Amino acid sequence: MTAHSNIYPTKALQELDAAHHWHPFSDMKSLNEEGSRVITHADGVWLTDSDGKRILDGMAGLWCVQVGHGRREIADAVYKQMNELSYYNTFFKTTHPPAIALSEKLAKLAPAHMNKVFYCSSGSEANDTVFRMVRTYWDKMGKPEKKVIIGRWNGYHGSTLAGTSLGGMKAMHGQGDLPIPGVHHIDQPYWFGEGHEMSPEEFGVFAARKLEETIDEIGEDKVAAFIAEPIQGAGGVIIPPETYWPEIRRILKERDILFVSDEVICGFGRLGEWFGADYYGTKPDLMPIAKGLTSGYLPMGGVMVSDRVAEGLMLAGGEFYHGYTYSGHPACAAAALANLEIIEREGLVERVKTDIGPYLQERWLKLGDHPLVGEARMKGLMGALELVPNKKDPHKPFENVGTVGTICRDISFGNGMVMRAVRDSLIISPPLVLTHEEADFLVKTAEKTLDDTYQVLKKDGWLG
Ligand code: PXG
Repeated sequence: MTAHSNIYPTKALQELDAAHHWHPFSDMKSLNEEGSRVITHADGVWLTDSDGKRILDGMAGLWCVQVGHGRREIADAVYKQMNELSYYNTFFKTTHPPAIALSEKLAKLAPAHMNKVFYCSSGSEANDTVFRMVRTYWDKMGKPEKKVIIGRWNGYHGSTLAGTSLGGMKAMHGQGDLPIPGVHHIDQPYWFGEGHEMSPEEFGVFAARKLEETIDEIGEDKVAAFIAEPIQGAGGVIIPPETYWPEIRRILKERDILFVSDEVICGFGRLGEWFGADYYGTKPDLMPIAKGLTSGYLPMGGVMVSDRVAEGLMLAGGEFYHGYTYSGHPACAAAALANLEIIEREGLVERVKTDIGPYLQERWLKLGDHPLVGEARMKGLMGALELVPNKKDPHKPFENVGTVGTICRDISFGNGMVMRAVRDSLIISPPLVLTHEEADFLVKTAEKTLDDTYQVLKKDGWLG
C-alpha cells in the first residue's frame, strides 16, 4: 500500500488524453469536457490516481485482476520469458515451452472432458473463435444445416462482430447493423427485473423453457449451439434462480445442441470454483476464457475445447482456417502460468468458497436493508445492489434508467472505491485476495455511498 505524492500534472494529462485518446464504451464528447481520471499506480486491491488519491478497486480492474495488482513474480516471469523468447508463432507446425506448459495446466484445471485449448488475445476473439468452431464442427459432422447459435438478451460476449452478435445488448446491435444472420436471443433469467411475479424457482424453469421453445420453433436440426455466461457480468450480475441451470442442462441433453459456457468473468475462481461450469454442474462443449487467465497482466484469451468437439473438428483431417498472430504468445503464456501458480499456491479459489466469499456476502447482503436498495445479491465475489426509488414497490425502476446509477457510481469514486454502474444497479467484483479488513472498508464505503446518494436524490426529488 504505497502512497504516492501528486507528481503528475493531472490537468495536462487530461488535456492530452482528450486530444488523442478514443476510449472504449465512452461518450467521448462529454468525457472530454469532464476529463478522464488518470490512474498511475496499483498495488494489491488499491489504485492510486494522479492526485495521489487511493481508491479500492472493487471491480478488479474490469473483472479480471484475480491475484491483485503489482505481483512482482508475474512481471519477473514475463521478463524472463521475453529474454528467452519474446515472440514466436504457433502456426506452421511450431510451438514453444510456455504454450505447451500452459495448455497442460489448463487441461488439468478444466472439467475432465476438456483437454484442448485454442489461444487468442481476448474474450471477444475467443467468442469469434467459438462462432466459427461451432459451425465448422457441425459441417464436419455432416450436419451443415445446423447453423443457428442462440444467446440471451442482456448477455455479453464481447464487442467484435461475432461477440456483439452473440451478446444481447440492444444498444450495441444498433451500431453496425448487428446481429449477423443466424443468431437468436432468448430472455435472460433476471428474476428481480423480469420475473418477480413468479417465485424465483418457478421463474428459473420458465426462463429455461424459453430455450426449449426457441429451439423447437427454429427446429433442432438447424440449431448449432447455446451460449451463456454462468452468471451474467456486464449485464448486471444476473444470478439465475437455482432451478435454471438444471433445466437448461436437461433441454440441451435431450436435443443435440452444443453448450458454450462463457467463462470470461466466472472462470478462474470468481465463484469459488475454477469455472462457473463447475459451480453450476453444467457440462460445456466449449468454454471461452480470458480476463482471470492472466489476471489482466497481459492480454490473453482462449477457448477450452471438449474431447467431443476436438474429435469432431479433427475428423477426416483438414485445417481449421483460424488463428491469430498472437495465439499462444509466449510472454502472455508465461504471465498466465505465473498467475495460475499464485492462485493455486495461495488457495484463492478455495478462499472465495470458504473464507472471503462468505465473509463479504454476509455483509453485502445486509445492504439490502438500506432504503435505496431493492435487492442485494452476491455469489462468490460478484455482487450487485439494485437501486430503487421506493423500497415498498421495489421492482419499479427509476425514470431515465442509468442516471441514478451513474450518480451513485461517481459518489463511490469520490468516497474512495470503484464500483461499476449497470442501469441503476451497482456492481462489485473485487480481487480474490481481498482481506477481511478490506472487505469491511468495501462495505462501509458502499454504505456511505448509498447514504450520500440518498441525500442527493432526496434533494433533487428522485425518491417516490
Ligand atoms: N465474454 C464475457 C462474459 C465478458 O464479460 C467478453 C466476453 C469479451 O472479452 P474482451 O477481453 O474482448 O473484453 C467479456 C468482457 C463491463 C465490461 O463494463 C465487461 C467486459 C468487457 C468490457 C467491459 O462490465 N467483459
